Amino acid sequence: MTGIWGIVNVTPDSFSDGGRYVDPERAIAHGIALRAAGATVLDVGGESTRPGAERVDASVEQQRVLPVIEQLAARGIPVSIDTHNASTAVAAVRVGARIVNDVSGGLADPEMFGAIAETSADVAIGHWRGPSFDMYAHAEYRRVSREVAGELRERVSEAAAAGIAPARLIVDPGIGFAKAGVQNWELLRGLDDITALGHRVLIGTSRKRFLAESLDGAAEVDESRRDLATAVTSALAVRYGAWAVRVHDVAATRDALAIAHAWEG
Ligand code: PMM
Repeated sequence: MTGIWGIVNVTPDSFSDGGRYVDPERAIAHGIALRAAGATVLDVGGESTRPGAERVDASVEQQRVLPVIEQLAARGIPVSIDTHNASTAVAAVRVGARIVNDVSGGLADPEMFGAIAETSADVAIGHWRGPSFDMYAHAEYRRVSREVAGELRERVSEAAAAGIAPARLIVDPGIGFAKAGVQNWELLRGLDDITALGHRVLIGTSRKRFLAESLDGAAEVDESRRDLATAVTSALAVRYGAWAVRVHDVAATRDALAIAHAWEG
């Protein structure tokens, strides 16, 4: 079954929903609503990765996410923790997270893979070339999907060397992370290079700037239009081999996937 990861950002500053769910009760209620709408996993994050974002202290991050993860996991909902920090990953698994989603693929914190190896959690390894504040400085590629696949392969080897079994790995080409504008489309067009790695593939296009740019050539496109665009890219990503998609508007993507499945019979 196709996975739909519902995004629960417990942050004051995420680019699309910053501040809306920083109160734990609201974040929990939002997570429960996303689950009811069809999310297979709730991806809880306490640090924004939007372009230009500054790092937050791991203790602040944990204060934000741990109560939310604990409550959602206690309801039997599969939860992933969206973090760069090994200490946050371990604390989150301790309160019930089953997956660690590290957009930096273990590069931001050298302790990450070793720490995950000690747990039974799966890990989503993102393609990353540096922190959000200057990630576009690294957006240079000759063939983006090939280079991203090659760099992900190195991260996968590192995870395996740290003792994480290959079956626990998920790879994510990191749409928008050190990729500008059309590079994201080139990467999606070359998704075969990523699925050829042989791991489950997670794709996150939700509300990202490159979608808005393709609609109006401008970043000022409202949320509902970005959600519709996300539903389309998510259905296409699944058509081209993605195992799961990470989205804000779970209901729209659920419907898009249902229609795509109906087409395929
Ligand atoms: N994108 C964001 C945050 N976390 N995790 C994965 N695995 N893949 C992504 O593409 C990804 C992510 C940035 O989006 P947000 O600030 O709206 O959550």
